[in-house]
Amino acid sequence: MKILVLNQLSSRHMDQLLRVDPASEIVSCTLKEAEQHIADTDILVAWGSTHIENLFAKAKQLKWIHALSAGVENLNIAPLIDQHIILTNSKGIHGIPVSEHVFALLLSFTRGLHLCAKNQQAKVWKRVYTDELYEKTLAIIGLGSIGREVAKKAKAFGMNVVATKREVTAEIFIDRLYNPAELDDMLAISDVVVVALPLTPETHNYIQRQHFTAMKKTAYFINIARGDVVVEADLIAALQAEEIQGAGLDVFMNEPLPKTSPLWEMPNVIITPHSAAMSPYYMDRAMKLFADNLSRFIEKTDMHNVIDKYKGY
Ligand code: OXD
Repeated sequence: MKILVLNQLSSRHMDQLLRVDPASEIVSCTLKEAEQHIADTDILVAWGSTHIENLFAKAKQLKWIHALSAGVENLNIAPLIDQHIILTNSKGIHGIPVSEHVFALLLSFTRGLHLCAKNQQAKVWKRVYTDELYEKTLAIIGLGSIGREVAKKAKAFGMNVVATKREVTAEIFIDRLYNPAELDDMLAISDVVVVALPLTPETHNYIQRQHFTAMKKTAYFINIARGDVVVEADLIAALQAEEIQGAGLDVFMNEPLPKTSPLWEMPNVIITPHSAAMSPYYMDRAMKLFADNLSRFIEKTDMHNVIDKYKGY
């Protein structure tokens, strides 16, 4: 079996995969180099942002595509959808770094760190506005594994936690679940709104101007999901009109965020370069998940994180 990984693999990770299937051939290379290996590849491992159209057209015996990321946006391409090729993702390994990132953004705002960092550069000793998270309400739009980890940490700060969810489930760290149809009601009572939705045809442009209008003027908006889940022009307009207090943004409609974007210069915006999930432990977790799925694939048993290609998640 040939496994083509479009990422650098350490010998440790290579060995981990060979322990599952000692007979397999594992090639780790760039997208460009992959052209010469794809024809007889059985399993393709790539980031969800990789454009695989050209590669896919040359694949003759592909059986499974695995995303190293949670997002599968550029892997779930039209020609793949009706074929018997499995698509899986790395959902479940992001909770720790992404939830820590959410609180880094949030605490920067409430403790004024983003302003203090600017003042420090200019050697200015000046107290800035500060606030507490304690007893504030944090809303999660998209309650998956990341949202649950955010909820757990919010509880440690003494926050009230609410979330939207289609099905009612027993949630340990959530004080109230709202039906997605009640989104505006949830936004109206929230001090912090965290978007953790996967990007699907259904969630594309999900958050619009009316939602910012429904939020408190003192609310902080945090997006660690995908830029396209939010109408970015509406977010910019809402920030300019001071309909919300600030936004912590890790993801954007276009990445890298173009230099012309007004978001760069807004004092009430903190920008990070799609780095919320980054961690020295990322590849260890990703390879553990993939190795486990590889043995399930070989044994033909139920695999983890199989994407419904029609739904996109
Ligand atoms: C992911 C991400 O999809 O980090 O994994 O954005």
